[in-house]
Amino acid sequence: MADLNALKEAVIKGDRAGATKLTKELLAAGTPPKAVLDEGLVAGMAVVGARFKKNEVFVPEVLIAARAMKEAMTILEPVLVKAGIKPAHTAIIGTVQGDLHDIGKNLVAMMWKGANFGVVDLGTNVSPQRFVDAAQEHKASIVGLSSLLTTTMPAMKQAVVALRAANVTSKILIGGAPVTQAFAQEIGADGYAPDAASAVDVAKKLVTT
Ligand code: B1M
Repeated sequence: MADLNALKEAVIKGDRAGATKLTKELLAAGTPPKAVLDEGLVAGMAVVGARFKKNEVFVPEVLIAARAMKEAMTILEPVLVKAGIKPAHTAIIGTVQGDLHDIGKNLVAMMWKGANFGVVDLGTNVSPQRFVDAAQEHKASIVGLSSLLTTTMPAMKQAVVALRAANVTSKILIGGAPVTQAFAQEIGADGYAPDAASAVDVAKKLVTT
């Protein structure tokens, strides 16, 4: 008999086929879809995030776990939609203008999805105005800015300035290899996260303050 713990373990192991099969079995057995999400898939990604933070697992393991969760979500998502269950918070994410690096940004997006945030990924080379437009259109709780180049850190500041000037109320979280907590304070961002797992913790804290 499928159980939620087995689903959690399948995500941790990155077992795509297992995660999909268990999701189907749990739903067929009448398990509430929200429990399948929270106690199975999200719980599994939370373990992977915590291990990633402690350097017990690395980027490939996170990507493999996220892929297992994504595949199981294709089964679960229509059921959640039918039941009217939506993520409580929407997050916008993108790499700032002039910057094409997206591996770290994608990891943050995956971890956010794993924590049940609705995520709108704007991709790379995102202008300040696109961040503003997307935050307003999606009524985002969080806007995440990623930068991997010292030369694009000023574009991060421009995005923050544009969001504030447009009176966007979303919390702004920044990250990326050259970025620091001090820089976040300097440009008026609400938070900084050094890695994708911390980005979940910081985003959760920001949406409740
Ligand atoms: Co580029 N590159 N690159 N590059 N590249 C770096 C960043 C660099 C450090 C390499 C070096 O010189 N040693 C250097 C930057 C130097 C600097 O500015 N100080 C550099 C350079 C100079 C360049 C070019 C200018 C090279 C050139 O053309 N002359 C050029 C710029 C292009 C552009 O963007 N306009 C360029 C191009 C490229 C590739 C296209 C070839 C490729 C990118 C492919 C892609 O992303 N699809 C690339 C790569 C792969 C790298 C390195 C090797 C790896 C980056 C990476 O993906 N790391 C990198 C050197 C290095 O880091 N060893 C380098 C893995 C990833 C998981 O880590 O992105 O740091 P990271 O993300 C972490 C955290 O930073 C954090 O969480 C993630 C996971 O824990 N994080 C966030 C990231 N975003 C966050 C957002 C958050 C919170 C946390 O909240 C919203």
